Amino acid sequence: MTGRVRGVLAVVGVLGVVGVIAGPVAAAQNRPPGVPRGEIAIPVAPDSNVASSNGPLRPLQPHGPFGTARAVVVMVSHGARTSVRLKVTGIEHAAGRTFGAHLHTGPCVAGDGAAAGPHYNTDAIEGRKPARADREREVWLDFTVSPSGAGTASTVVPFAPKPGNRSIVIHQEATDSHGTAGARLACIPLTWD
Ligand SMILES: [Cu+2]
Repeated sequence: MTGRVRGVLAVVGVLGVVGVIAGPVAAAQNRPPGVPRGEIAIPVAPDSNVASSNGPLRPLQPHGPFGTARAVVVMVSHGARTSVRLKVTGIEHAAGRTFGAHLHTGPCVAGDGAAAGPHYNTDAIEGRKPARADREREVWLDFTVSPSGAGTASTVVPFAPKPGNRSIVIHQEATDSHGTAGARLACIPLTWD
């Protein structure tokens, strides 16, 4: 644990522990007191599982607004409850557009959108049939692009995704009520065990 994280703990200890990951500049309202600009903070109870990823998005299409974009994603599971936050920066020529984004079961492989596999769906993983697709059973992180080319999303789901070599996939359209969002444009890996 770094000194920076200890400092954050001191500031927000009353609310619980806070984990901090370096990443693109976080909006001011996402930063509790004491968290430096450029960090994402998320509440973390002592026995939580934390997974995070931070870096350039990997392209799944040859052209598009995510060619030079970066992302940071933080996932915190505590018991059967999981919080996930995503921030994407450097999105080009897409202000005002909304893109679907989800946790997928498979890895993030540049140029190979199919490698990411289907959405992580807790019904499907647990073998419940029929599997239903909604924001309670899957991790949906749709975001709308700001004038400066950034987008943020967060969600809380009532399950803890099983470990694996997984990915957050960004799609061409907003997610519809069936969980579909069009072509796969880019991804960022998210791996934990
Ligand atoms: Cu998806």
